[in-house]
Amino acid sequence: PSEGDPMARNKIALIGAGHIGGTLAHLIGLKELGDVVLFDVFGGVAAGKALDIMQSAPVDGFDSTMVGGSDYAAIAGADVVIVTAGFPRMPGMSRDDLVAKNAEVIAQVAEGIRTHAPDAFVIVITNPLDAMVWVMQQKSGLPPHKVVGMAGVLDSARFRLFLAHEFNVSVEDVTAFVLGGHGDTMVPLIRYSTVAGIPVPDLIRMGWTTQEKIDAIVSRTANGGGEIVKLLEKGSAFYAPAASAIAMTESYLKDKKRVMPCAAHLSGQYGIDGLYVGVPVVIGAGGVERVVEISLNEQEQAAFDKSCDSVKELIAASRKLIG
Ligand code: TXD
Repeated sequence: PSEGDPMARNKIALIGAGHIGGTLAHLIGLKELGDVVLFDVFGGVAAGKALDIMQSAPVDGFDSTMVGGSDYAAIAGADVVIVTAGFPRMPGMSRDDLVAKNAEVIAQVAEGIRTHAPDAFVIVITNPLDAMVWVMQQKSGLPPHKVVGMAGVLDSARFRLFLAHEFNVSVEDVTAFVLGGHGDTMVPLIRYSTVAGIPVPDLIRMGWTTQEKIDAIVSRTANGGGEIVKLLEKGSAFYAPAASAIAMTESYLKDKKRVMPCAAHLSGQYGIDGLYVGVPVVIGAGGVERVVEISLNEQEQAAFDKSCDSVKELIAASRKLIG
């Protein structure tokens, strides 16, 4: 691109300038992924965070432009839109309690994206995740492979961290998979989780750990969000969720074709049609380029089906709310 070309850098729009939105903007600057537009109903908060982060640019050495406000026109031409707008979970509240509040917010945001950035790759983070990403696709009318939800990367990062600690090995050498909805019914898959390629069941046989310890890690993973909500007392996790969405953004912008668990639109895969649920997908320049259909044993399939049932209920509730 020529000097002064406004398209020289990617443009990333962040809808919601709260805890995750601000962290996303900071990471985008540090990783030099592009220019940032922060949008929030509180335009001053969005503008203030954008200016604050941009003032760190001379120190950290990046040249992204960051602006913030409450005018959807500013997101025009965005390559990626990451949506965190909505209300976070408070102590004692389930993700599902959020459905009524956030379906309406997402419907509004979808309208803004449909009007100003219909070619963007859209990553939804707002809870309850699987239902909100469905609302986004319905209301924006964007193709399903361009609308995806972030949850699995975060859930599997938590799983990986706990496994790495249990085995006393680097987090880099632990891979893990979490399937299903982002909620208490998520399905961490032990068989597909490895240390440098060695499946966890083999590690149990090798005496590196016990089934009981793995079961405890699985349940800690499934309750990973709640553990943080309880500690923070006000709001929910934001550093790891932001890092996770950035990994998805990078795979799209750089056409890395990474295989990541995301809430993706299923049209027959895993026996599910028309739902968004967490499955491994390939993310590249084409958006969700492929849904990876791994074979599940009876027990895993049953857990996955149960998780899909709870997603179905949330989507049915959302359908009523958004008409
Ligand atoms: O794995 C996952 N998907 C998640 C999801 C992990 C952690 C948190 N997850 C959910 O992300 C959480 O339950 C929330 O629904 C979202 C955003 O979390 P965050 O911690 O960033 O919430 P904040 O700090 O409350 O920020 C939300 C912002 C806030 O600034 C509001 O003013 C704004 O959203 N907001 C809006 N912006 C634009 N348009 C509308 N309508 C709107 N309503 C609120």
